[in-house]
Amino acid sequence: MRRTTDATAIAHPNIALVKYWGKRDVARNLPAVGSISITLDTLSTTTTVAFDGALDGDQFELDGRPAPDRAGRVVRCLDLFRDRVTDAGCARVTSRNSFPTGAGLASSASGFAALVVAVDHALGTGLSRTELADLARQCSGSAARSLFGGFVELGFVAGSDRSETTTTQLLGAEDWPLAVAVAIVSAAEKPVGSTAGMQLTARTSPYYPAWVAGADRDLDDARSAIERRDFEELAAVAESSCLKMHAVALAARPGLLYWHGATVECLHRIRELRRHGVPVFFTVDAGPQVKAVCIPEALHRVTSELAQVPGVESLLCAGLGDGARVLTE
Ligand code: 2P0
Repeated sequence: MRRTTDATAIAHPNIALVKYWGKRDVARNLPAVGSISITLDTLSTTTTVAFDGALDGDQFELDGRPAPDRAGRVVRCLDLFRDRVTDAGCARVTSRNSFPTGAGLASSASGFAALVVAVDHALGTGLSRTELADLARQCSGSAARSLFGGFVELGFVAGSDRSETTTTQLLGAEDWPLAVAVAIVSAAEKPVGSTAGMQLTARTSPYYPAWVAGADRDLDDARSAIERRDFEELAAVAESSCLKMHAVALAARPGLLYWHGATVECLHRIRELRRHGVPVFFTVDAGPQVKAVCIPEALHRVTSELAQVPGVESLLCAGLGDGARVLTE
């Protein structure tokens, strides 16, 4: 196969509506539960990978600076490809996020999705989207979902005893256009990352078995709501999944409290808007930011309400976007 040796790819973060929290197998990075997400359009990670025979080690640069603390996971991702292409050599990886890194905005999702697409193109491995999603999942669970646009499910291969995952698109971005307002409450990096938080939760939270046991029902309900474009039903299951994820994490020892005061205020504001007939619901990931998902016609109203919440520093807006893709030939 032809090798271009370098390639650039772009990927967008995704926001889980049914949350992934917990690992079934840490070494293989197998999630304990399936998840369903929406891929965003305006936020992005752009990654260039260049294989270079002159390098004696991989190099990773994020947002214009060497990022040695994050390089380990990047090297492991490159190694997944070098297992297949044994003479690939070392690479220089340059990545740029259009949004704050590590602050609950899914930068690892867009980051590893862009990386696997860029590496696949540079090395000419020609893997399918599903295979690329599986490699991305091994690097960061949520990254598998950013390989696809629109509504995406990361689930288990039937009959695999949950030891193999598969990522599928449920609906394209244009099939049910939704909009998302992200209320930035703090752009600081979160004190406990998702991976450590999940492991602490699994080890110490008394609610963990109930969280895992309830996930399939949420996935069924969300899938059905998405198929029927039933906003109310999707709102109910997404808010429930989010609150359950935070409840199980709060019950860990020491408890994981990702929310700030303004986070909670935003949740109240969003519920109040819905009570007044505005089609909007919330979700919150492993950070203080609040994501308000709404129909596009309601976006202006939602952002102007959230902008008034004391402690909201800024707002980002997005629609639904496409999966990770190569930018240059
Ligand atoms: C999600 N999160 O479904 C959930 C909700 C955060 C809260 O997936 O350990 O960075 O790298 O597999 O993908 C963030 O987890 O975790 C995440 P790893 P990842 O979006």
